[in-house]
Parts: sequence; structure tokens; C-alpha cells
Amino acid sequence: MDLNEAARATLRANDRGGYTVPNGQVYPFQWNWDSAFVALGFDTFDRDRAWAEVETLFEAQWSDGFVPHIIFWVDDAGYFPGPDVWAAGENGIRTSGITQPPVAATVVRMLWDSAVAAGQADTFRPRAEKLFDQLLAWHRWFATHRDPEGRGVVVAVHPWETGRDNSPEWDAPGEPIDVSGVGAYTRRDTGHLDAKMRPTKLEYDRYLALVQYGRAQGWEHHKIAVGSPFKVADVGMSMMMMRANRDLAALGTLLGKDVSAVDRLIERAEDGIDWLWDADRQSWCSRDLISGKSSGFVTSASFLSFYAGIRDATKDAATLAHFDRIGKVVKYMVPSLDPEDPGFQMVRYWRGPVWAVVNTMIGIGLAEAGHDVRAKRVKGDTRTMMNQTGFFEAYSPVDGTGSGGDDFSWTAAMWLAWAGQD
Ligand code: 9WN
Repeated sequence: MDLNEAARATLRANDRGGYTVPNGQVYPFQWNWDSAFVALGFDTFDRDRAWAEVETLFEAQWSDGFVPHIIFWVDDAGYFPGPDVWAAGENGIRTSGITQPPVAATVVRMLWDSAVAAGQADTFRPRAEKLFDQLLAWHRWFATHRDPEGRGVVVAVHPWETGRDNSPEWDAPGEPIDVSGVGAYTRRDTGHLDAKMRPTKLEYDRYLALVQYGRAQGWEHHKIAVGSPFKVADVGMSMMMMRANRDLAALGTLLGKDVSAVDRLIERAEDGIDWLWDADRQSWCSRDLISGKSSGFVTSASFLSFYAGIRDATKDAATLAHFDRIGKVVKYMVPSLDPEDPGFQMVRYWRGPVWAVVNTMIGIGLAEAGHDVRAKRVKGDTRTMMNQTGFFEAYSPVDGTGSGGDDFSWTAAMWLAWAGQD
């Protein structure tokens, strides 16, 4: 089977009817940013199914605009924490109580462009219009509840919100979290995967303490925004949000919508993003809202500034210098943590491995900014790893071996939408 066919087969096998599970065993529910990326894969061979993926995600949107990070459409004991632990949702739809990186607006804009190019604008216009309104509500929710100080960044209140769950960027901000009341629990992830690939017990204790905190607040986002013991301005989400707002404004303009509210959010982000520039490290880094400290870690998220549309000659040069330095150390770009950092581990989640979706965003951004050689390196490395090992959740930047689950939906989707294509 060629890889295009294999990628389509992976998406079909993980399709649960209207939504796609990231991987049938490890992640048996609908995940927010996974679904957005998966839609781009479907769009290469089944346009209607692509739109349905995003529409199903937004069916779980709460009345305040919030879109959950997991939607539990069915029961499945194979994942922990499940719906009973979260105890969240609206209108009988069981969900988690936190969100995930806002990539959906960028995806819907791409779906719309693709429909227009295929001469199907009239068919998809009503769907695009509805999604525009839902996306705008979600972005407004972010501006209110994930940027309570109006800094123009995205403040995560749980490491799972960032999608980069156990990045070392969350280690210091996580220290004050009280884990003494977490109680006993059984993890499921380490039943499916080698524990050396997964977050540690201490990290899981912190994740659960934060879930228990949110649940105790009745998932009232205005309370959590103020009182959460974990509040970190995530450089990854902030860059993705800046990009997503630019794409939402472009989509709205194409649809004849009023985009003035989105324009204001873009201005706010452009004014505020420099707060995430670490002058000592000469890199884009996350910053703890509570302590005010920059993480000082160079991660794959540090390279999303190009994708965000930031063009700053001095910062770009410093960022590219990190890229080139890292590119000489590892065989496969782009590791989730600087390989020269003492905490680098080639197979442990978000402390080394390469994710195809992050590479896609970095590669698109580099190409748009005219850094073609580096863009080609990112795409070529991604393609090689997929060719060698198939569609794993992530890959070792040292030798390209797969880590995490196999037959992974968003990886297959990125083959179809980006890595496998010229
Ligand atoms: C928690 C599904 C998700 C991704 C995340 C990735 C991992 C979950 C977990 O899997 O997170 O959300 O249990 O490890 O870190 O980015 O969306 O693929």
C-alpha cells in the first residue's frame, strides 16, 4: 500500500462517524486540536467529511463560547481521566472542562479556500458562516477567560490545554500545585504505552489536582481564570491564536462578515506578544503569569513566530540561529525540546520527540516568511520519518523511531495535507 492510501485507511479506521479518535486504544474520544488537523487530511479526499469533523467538535461548544479539549461521545474505560472524573459538559454532552490550542479557525479558512478552489463555494457557504460565528465566540471566550489581564497572549490553566502536556516549560509553574489531596487513581496510558514515553507520576498528580480544582469551581471559567494555581502564558497557544485570529479575519472578510472584533484581538496580540520574548535566552518562551518568570526553554513552540505572522528582523535572526544550531545536533527536525538542554529525552512526551502537526505549522510559517531551505528541511525530515516508520504519534529526533501510539490520525492527516505532498 502506498502511504497516501495508508493514510486514508488510517483516517477511515479511526473514524467513529462524524468524529475521529486520535488512536483507537490510547485516545478513544474526540480531541479538539486533533480533530482540526484531521479535517485537513479528510479534505484531500472527502470534503463533506472534513467539514463534519469540525462541526461535530463545535456541537460540544458551551453557551459561553468555550470548546472542550475532549468530548466523550461514548463510554470507554481505556482512557483516564474519563467523563466521571471531569464531570463537565452542557446539554447532556459530556466533556472535559479545559480547552486546547485554537487551530480550528486556521483549518476552517483552509477548508473554505479549498471548497472555493473546487467551485463549491455555494454549497459550503452556509456551513462556513455558521462555523465563523462559532469560532468567533470561542476566540472571544479565549480573550476573556484565557487572557484575563488583556495582555494579548493565551494563558493556559492546565498543561493539557497547551497540547504540549509535559513540556519542561510547565515544571517550575507546576511546583506550587498541592497534590496532597489527589488520592489513589489508576492510569490507563501506561497500560498501552511504555512508561518511559509518558509523563511521570508527579506530573499526573498535578494534572489531576488541577482537574479536581476546576471541578470544585463548577467549571466556572471566570473563577478559574483568577484563582487557578497554574496560569502560564503559553508561547505555543499564543502564536497559534495570533495566526488563528488573522485567518478568522480573512475568512470573515471573504464571507462578508463584520471582523472588527477580530481585528482588535489581533492588535492586542501584536502589542502584547513581546512579553514572551526572553531577552536572556534570545528566544520565544512561555512565561508564568503567577511568578512573572520566563521558562527559558527553547522548544518547538519557539519556532511558531513565523506561522503567527511576526516579522521582526532581530528576533527572527536569533530564532533562526537556534533553529540552525539544533538542526546540526539532531537528525530530524524539529525536536519538542532543545537537544542541548540537560532535560532532553528522545522518547518522552514533549521533552524531545517530534510531532508532525507542530512541524506542519513551523514548516508553513518558515515557507511564508521566505526561509525556504529551512522549510524544506522540516518537511523533508517529517516525510522521511513517516516513510520509515508509518504514522506514529511522535518520532525520535535522534533516530526517527516512533514513540507513543501508532496508526495515529493527525499524523496520517499531515501526510495527506502537507508532508507527503510537494
Ligand atoms: C491529554 C490526543 C492528545 C493530544 C495532545 C497530547 C496527548 C492527552 C494525553 O494526546 O494528550 O490531552 O492523555 O496524553 O499531548 O497534544 O491532543 O492526541
